[in-house]
Amino acid sequence: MACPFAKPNRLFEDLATTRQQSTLPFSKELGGYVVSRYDDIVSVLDQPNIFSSRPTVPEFPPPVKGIFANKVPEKGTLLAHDNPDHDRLRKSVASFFVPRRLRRFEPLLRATAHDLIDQFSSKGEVEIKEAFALPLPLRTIVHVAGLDPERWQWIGQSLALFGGITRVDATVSIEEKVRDVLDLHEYIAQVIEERRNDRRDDLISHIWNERDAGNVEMTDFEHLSMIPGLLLAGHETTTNVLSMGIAHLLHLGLFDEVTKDEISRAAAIEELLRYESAITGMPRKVLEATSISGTTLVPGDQLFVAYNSGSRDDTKFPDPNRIDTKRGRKVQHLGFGRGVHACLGAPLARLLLNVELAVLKERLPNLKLKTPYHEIQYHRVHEGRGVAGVTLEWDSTRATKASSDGSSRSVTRPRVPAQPQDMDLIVEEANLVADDVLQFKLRSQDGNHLPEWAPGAHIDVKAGPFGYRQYSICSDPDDRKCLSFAVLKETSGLGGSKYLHSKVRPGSMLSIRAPRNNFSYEPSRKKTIFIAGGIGITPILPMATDARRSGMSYAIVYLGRSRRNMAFLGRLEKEHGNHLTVWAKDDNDGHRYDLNVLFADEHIDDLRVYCCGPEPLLTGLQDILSDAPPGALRIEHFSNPTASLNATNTAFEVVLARSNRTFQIPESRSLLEVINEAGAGILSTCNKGLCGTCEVSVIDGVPDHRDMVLTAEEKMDGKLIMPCVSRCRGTKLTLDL
Ligand code: FMN
Repeated sequence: MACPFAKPNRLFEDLATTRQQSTLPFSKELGGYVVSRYDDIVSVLDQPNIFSSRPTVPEFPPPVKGIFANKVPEKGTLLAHDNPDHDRLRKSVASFFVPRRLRRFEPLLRATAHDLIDQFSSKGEVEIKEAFALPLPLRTIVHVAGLDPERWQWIGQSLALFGGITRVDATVSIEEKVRDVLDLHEYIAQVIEERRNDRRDDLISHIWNERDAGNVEMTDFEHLSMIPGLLLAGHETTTNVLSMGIAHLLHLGLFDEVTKDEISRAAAIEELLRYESAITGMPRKVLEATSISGTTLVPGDQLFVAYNSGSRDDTKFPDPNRIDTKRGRKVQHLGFGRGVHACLGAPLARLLLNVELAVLKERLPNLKLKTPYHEIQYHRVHEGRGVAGVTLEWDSTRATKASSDGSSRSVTRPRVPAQPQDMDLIVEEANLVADDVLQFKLRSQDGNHLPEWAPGAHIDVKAGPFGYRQYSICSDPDDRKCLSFAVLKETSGLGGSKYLHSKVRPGSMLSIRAPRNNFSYEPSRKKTIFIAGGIGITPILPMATDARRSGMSYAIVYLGRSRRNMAFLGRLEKEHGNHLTVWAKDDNDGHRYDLNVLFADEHIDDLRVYCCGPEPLLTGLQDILSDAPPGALRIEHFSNPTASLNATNTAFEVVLARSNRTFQIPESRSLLEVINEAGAGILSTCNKGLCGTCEVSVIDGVPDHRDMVLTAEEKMDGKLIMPCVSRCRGTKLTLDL
């Protein structure tokens, strides 16, 4: 096939012909087999272990390679990384780009948009790419990254040279490019160093926070590598989508209709991304023998995966060459790619495009295309295309001044405190309190009081090279000079608990972080029932001590496999006498305790129930107390719900509360697939729980979180879910849809 970049104005006609071919055509210009049908593209993008992204960013040419070594990262931000590095590094930025969290930048975007329009609104015409569509995203991404917004032009020029380092460019000498690229990287490295101890609300600080929290292991050079590629990707695509998109909307007479409100703008943006995303496609390299659409592929084969063609595949999008802003989202377009490499900045791009359309509409009355539509020229931009320029005109006599929400021009970057520092405490005692359960008692080095905590709280304890693990505080709540926690050795765990068992002794120092509480307890006049399964007794211990001291009505039900495994039995029996029921399975012919019996004569409205233990106990209790009023049943999960995207699926039921419709989610399908098929219209990008685009509010039921985006607290809270990967821990989930 002809290279779509050779004649960028003919891009879609050329790619359409390849979709008709029975096997994958080979293109010398595109460097490999061209994958252009929607289903084939999805299949490649969903198998990153077979199709490597390494060729996405070309290697530096030999004279530059040596100069750049250890100063300029070679694989782009994440683009050319395969796993395990890709997922590890992406984790450091994934939670920053969640749509809900990016909303805080909206005032900044609006203020910058108004600033730019102020400079040309009285003129009546402007070339929109140069004056608006390029500077707005660039200034935004510079600010969001944490760099000096005043230096945006220099950063933009250096990035353009960086992007062009592998290409011949007669106007700039290679020495000049190299110098500028090195200066840019040195500057970014310097800002990263400054943020080490002076955190702000920006991406560079966010990565530091993730590193400090033990959520990601990365080197300082990898930290640097996250920024330049993101700056590049973060402005070029948005620039081109807006410049091309506005031309289409004005030409078709759709501009006024689609800019009338946020929802219409959002729908139009998705359709523009489908119709003509700025990224034409990306290369991949085959790692394992496989076949696609009848073409046998062997390791080493190269592919060009034509996203733009997939988004115009008529088997998925009826009448694909027509812009239809009411098309809906039954099938996800490929404008931002898909899978682990889906565009990280997609939520920011969406927000930017929405604000841009809104402010243009607000400020420039009677907006029209001045460049004749059919004369708009396209040129190649990296792996995509963009317009060379588009001139717009409007009625300047009616052009409005900046609105009040845009007038707060100087948006300052708030200071945010660094993550709490670790505290080093001495291990005073380490005692075996049941088979495989070791209790540690900690004191401060100077004998001073330890941080405040309340029953239900846990601390993060550093388990040497395994990083932090959470442990519930099980000390006496009135003893402020000792913090104690108990660890069950998980022989098939990830190593943290085994490390604490084998390496930590009285006299050792342990790093911990200040207590946090997701399982808050309040004394109540209502009868309080504490239910613990196995090691889940730890947060219950201080709660029960407090309940006894405050003289309230309470009962403890402690369940376990065998008394030998059940920690603190002696202490509980002594402290709580007949408030305590102990049920060891091996004392009861292997039978489980029947929770139904416990609640047979009780009414949940008159109770407070706290439960911690293994997942089947928690879900079983939730089923029994499914009509519990808010706050009556509180539970704490110990297992790591983010565990694995490959966890065994079970079927469940989802209720869409607003339309009161119920759907079955079989084991083989994702929640997102099923609800979108039913018309929920949830936007998604990566489908791997990485980008946060598809976030939905949960009204009832316990999500089985498998994403990398929600914080541990948000996951425990259970009010949000990423339906592309996450499922349900019980049998039913009710969503706010
Ligand atoms: N595990 C315990 O053995 N005792 C505890 O008190 C305890 N408390 C926890 C509290 C919270 C809030 C959470 C999320 C987990 C808790 N865990 C507790 C589980 C540990 O954090 C950890 O997952 C477990 O020791 C297994 O680690 P490993 O797989 O690295 O061995």
